[in-house]
Amino acid sequence: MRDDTIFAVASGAGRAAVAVLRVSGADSGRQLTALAGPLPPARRASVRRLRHAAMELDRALVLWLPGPGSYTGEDCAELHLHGGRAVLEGVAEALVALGARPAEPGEFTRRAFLNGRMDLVAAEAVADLVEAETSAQLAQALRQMDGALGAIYRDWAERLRVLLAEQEALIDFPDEDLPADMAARGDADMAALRREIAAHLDDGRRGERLREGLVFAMTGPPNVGKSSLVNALAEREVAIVAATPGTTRDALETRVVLGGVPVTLVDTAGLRETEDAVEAEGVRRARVRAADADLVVEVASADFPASWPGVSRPSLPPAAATDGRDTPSHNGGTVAVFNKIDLGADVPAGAIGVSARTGAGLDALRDRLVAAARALTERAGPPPLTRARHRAALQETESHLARATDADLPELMAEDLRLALRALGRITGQVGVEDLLDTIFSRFCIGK
Ligand SMILES: Nc1nc2c(ncn2[C@@H]2O[C@H](COP(=O)(O)OP(=O)(O)OP(=O)(O)O)[C@@H](O)[C@H]2O)c(=O)[nH]1
Ligand SMILES: [Mg+2]
Repeated sequence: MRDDTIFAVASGAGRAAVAVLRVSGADSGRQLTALAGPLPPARRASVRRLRHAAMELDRALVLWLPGPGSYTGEDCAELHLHGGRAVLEGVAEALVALGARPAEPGEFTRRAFLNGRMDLVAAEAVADLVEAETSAQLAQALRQMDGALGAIYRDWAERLRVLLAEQEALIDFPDEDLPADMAARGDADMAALRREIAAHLDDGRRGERLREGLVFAMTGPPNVGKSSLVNALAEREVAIVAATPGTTRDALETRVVLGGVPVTLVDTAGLRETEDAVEAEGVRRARVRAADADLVVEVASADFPASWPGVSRPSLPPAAATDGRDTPSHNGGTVAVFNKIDLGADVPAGAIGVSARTGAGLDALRDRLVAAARALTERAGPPPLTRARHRAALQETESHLARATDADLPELMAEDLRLALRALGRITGQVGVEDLLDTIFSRFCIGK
């Protein structure tokens, strides 16, 4: 499979002035010659007529990118074609006739990994870079692609290898003159390694949250203006607003960008006891969404009636006191918002006073949400953990290290260190990842 030559349009789908088609594989030089004539100088763009079976296909900019210095490490060619459908189909058919086949999603990057051009962490960053929607996501993906994150994992693996080698020396040469302090130093090194891994794991999921985006849920009693506020923050009419309490039933989602972080705002049904089965289901979903959210925006309003069935007038809590509440947020925290200040009531202490109607206070609310989005995702210092896959492998590493620390016999300690090293090596792809590759690369787009 790896010997065949693959191709894909690497530029976006749809009509465009120029489409970039990439070819990779041992046969790409011959195929490029067949289409465009003698190979141009390596890595220099030249304009060529492309022909196949006596048909002129396009006049295109062609590049010859011989391996191993190419993206995939194989011989590659790039054709900058006119972006029309007929051109693309013609060139694709010609390449198939010459023996190439269309690439699978992520297959170029997969080959780059298999040929040692990048480790798995960098390869995953390529996918993140393609998917990045915001500047903060872009910065994180670039840093990861540059190898900053992979370097941390490789450094840990290297230190583990040293610890393992020392253990094996103790096993193989118990009576030799090994340095007297070797065992003690090994223990100290292992403790330091465990501390670093634990600190990396205990990062509030900042990197993962930035990669995946945050979820902020609007909750509160009916009719306080939750939907109006979602519309105001999203700057479009996402949700229906009406004077009837119980208007919103389904949880409605809309994407906004706050401080460079993608945030899904969830508008939810007003919380109250109700006989209406549909509304009750909406209330149940509202509670679930609030419980899972990274941040809960609790809305109350100036005209909140004192005695609606099943609801009592809320006394707004200070933002931190969320424990044991109706809608706990185990992740982020709570922002208290008091809407309809245009009606003239006093804003309770700790709440942000706003009016969805006049726009008063909305800037302050937005600033507060931006600050929350940043606090949940930003981290000074070394690059953060970005994926659940890495987290799982590190947790496994850490649990093997814990067992190694407690091991009585050098043989047992060595075995636990070996298992720890294997778990760690799976992150960067240094060991045993064949079974993982399909999962990782199938999520890429075609042409990457
Ligand atoms: N005076 C005033 N009225 C508002 C304000 N914001 C919303 N309203 C009105 O309050 C009513 C309810 O607004 P919604 O946004 O539908 O409230 P909700 O919290 O989503 O209500 P449910 O979906 O029923 O839970 C509508 O008539 C809005 O026009 C405000 O700032 N000032
Ligand atoms: Mg609503």
